[in-house]
Amino acid sequence: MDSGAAISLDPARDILIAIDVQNDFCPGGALAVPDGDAVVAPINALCARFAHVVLTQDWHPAGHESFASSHAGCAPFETIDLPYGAQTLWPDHCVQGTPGAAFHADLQTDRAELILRKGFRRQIDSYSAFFENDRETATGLSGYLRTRGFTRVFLAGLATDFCVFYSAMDAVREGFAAVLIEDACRAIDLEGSLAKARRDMREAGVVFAQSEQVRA
Ligand code: VGL
Ligand code: ZN
Repeated sequence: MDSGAAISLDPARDILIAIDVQNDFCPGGALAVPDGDAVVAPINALCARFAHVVLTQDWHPAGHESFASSHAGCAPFETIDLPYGAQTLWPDHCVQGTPGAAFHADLQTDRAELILRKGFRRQIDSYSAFFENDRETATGLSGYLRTRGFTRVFLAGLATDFCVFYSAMDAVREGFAAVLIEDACRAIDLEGSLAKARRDMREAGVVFAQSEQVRA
């Protein structure tokens, strides 16, 4: 499928998961992903082709442990050890109820059947839509998808090398086929994180595709 062959959607089994298309990850936001708002148009176009759509929203309480501001002497983008392991520290972002946590104004949200919020526990970050960063606290998404009979997830959104990456890896770990829609994602790319994410996803069996290949 990397060759550009069409991917036909099965409305009963395929679902689009658009990750964290929120103001804080777009230009002008607190944790702006370069060109982050460029994902909106392809995601909206994809939305129209999928029978089922889930959106996720990074949704942190003020004072969240992933914020550099919660750790004296620490700066954003440093890594520290938390009880569950290494954690990159971020600028304060996606604080519950703030404009930065809202979806990009142009994102088509009407057809979303589920809006999954994550990262709401103060002590644990959650990059993945499936498991928090302790790698064992479940968000419930696996159960939701399985109960509804979905077997393949198509992933888009922000950021390719963090929340999209962890979601794709966990999707595979949970037994779903996973397709990363490359032109509908943008990366943060901290110290080679994008290259590593791409390598790990490829090895795990995540399929890389362009949105134009996806056919209703
Ligand atoms: C994300 C860093 C912190 C993401 C969320 O959506 O990729 N990255 N919180
Ligand atoms: Zn976050």
